[in-house]
Amino acid sequence: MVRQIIVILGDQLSPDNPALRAADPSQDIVLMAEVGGEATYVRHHPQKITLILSAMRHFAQELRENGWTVHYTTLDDPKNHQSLGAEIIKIAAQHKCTKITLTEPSEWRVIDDMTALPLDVTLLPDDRFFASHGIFETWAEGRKALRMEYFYREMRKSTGYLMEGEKPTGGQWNYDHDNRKAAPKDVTHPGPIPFTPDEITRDVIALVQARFDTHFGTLQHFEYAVTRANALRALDHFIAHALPRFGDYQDAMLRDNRYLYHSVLSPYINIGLLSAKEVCDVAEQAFKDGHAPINAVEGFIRQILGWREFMRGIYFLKGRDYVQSNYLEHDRPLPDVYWGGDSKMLCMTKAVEQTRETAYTHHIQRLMVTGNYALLAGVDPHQVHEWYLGVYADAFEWVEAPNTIGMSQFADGGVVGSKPYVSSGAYINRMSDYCKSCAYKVTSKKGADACPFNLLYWHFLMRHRNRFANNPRMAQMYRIWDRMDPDHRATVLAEADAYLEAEVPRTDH
Ligand code: FAD
Ligand code: DLZ
Ligand code: SF4
Repeated sequence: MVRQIIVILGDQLSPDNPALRAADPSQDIVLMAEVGGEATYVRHHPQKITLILSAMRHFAQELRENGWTVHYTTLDDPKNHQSLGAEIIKIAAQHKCTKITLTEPSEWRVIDDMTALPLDVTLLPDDRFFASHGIFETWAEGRKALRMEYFYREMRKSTGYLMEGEKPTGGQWNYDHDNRKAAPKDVTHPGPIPFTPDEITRDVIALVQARFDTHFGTLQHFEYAVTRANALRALDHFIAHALPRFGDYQDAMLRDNRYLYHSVLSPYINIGLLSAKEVCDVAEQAFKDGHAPINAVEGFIRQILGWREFMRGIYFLKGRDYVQSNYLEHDRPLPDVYWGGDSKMLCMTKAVEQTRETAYTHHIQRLMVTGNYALLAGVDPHQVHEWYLGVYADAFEWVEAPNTIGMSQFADGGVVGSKPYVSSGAYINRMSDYCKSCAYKVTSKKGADACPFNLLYWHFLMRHRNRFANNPRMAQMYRIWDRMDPDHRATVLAEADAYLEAEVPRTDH
């Protein structure tokens, strides 16, 4: 007689999953299900599907080795109902067991599906984060603006990371001003360890290739870790080889180096193979051991303890409708360049090519290349959101949506950021080596060879003058525009209009 069914979802593969802690292997069974519905509600990248399904299979194997009874539905099981809810109902009926326990799903859609099941469902708080919903709500209550930096300071105090008593180590909370160096000529870090697929992963690759071959993305070089043991090797490798220079080159981009000093740990943290705490612990230890400087370690810990936790807090605080936000009323469809269509913009084609081949780009490519372009061009933020949610191996709505809808597209009207992240080509040129081999000229402000970011930047600012002219962090750009020659301004706006009509046309045209 089964006492309860413990459901483990594909992004809950943590050995300390709260639902496992609440269970007893002698009375309870674990249910894991590979379902087509989770791969297609947005069309996920084949590498992301492979990562999750292979990690699920390895995790199930480890649970069995540790004495658990696991019911595991494979994607190609002919009796698979291909949805999480239907599989749970089926297995519950088979075992005549109505009690279902799982860790709270990370996404509103799945929370709603689980709580609507005609079963006795218990959702346990997901304590794999530093801040519970309650902690974030209490922090947010009564504040006019929610700013990551202030939340982060509270998290530093409550966790004690990089603290000396009440004071931040080194005297500063944030060392970002040291972290904006342009890319170095020779990058000393070889990038993440490329893991060779084992038999389980090879089976999953074949399955995914056969079923999802119409999804954007290739599976030729699948190199992600799919076990906790290998994810820990990836963590050690990052700490040893990349962390010391992580801060310095955090914002840099190179056309022939996809990773620079970034960790590529987000997929593992987000699906549970690594815990956020253990990652921060080893980074802090590297500082204490004198292996990595404060600007690197503080910068790295801030991404996880600050940004990652803040984004989750915003997602749950703002509720189900957050992903529909469209403050700037942008309505153009996502252009073909995002799906690999021809474009003369080297920065865009390189970011999309890398996305297609690895399901990964680093933060500045996401924010200042693909995100910046969509925002300047006025693309419907929901389409941008669905693109990011589908194409990146680390994309789960709780973290992807606040980054896309909020930080990148300013569609939430300033909940996540105090101003839109927009730039002309000059920023991309300063932080990368793309522009020198691009068909467009980054120094051209108008004319046939003008970098599209240059035209669209001013078009964006003028489209939204009423919204941003009084923003103290943007007023200076409006003053610069107003001092420009009127003929020049008219040409820039006319060329931007023509560019948008040609490259990002509205569907009703
Ligand atoms: P590193 O640069 O090595 O950073 C270390 C860790 O910090 C990451 O592994 C990640 O866990 C965390 N982190 C860094 N920045 C952020 C951030 N802004 N928000 C939350 N955590 C952060 N991150 C996701 O995990 N999933 C997403 O779906 C996602 N979508 C994004 C969409 C857009 C438009 C933008 C601008 C950013 C998005 N990010 C997302 C944040 C960030 O780009 C990725 O976390 C980062 O690129 C992952 O690569 P990395 O592990 O090499 O990160
Ligand atoms: C993303 C994903 C995919 C592609 N496939 C599965 C799956 O087959 N089974 C599963 O349990 N989870 C999968 N996931 C992760 C879920 O979509 C994830 O748990 C939700 O997005 C978070 O609530
Ligand atoms: Fe991108 Fe413009 Fe530079 Fe070309 S010139 S790589 S489009 S920023």
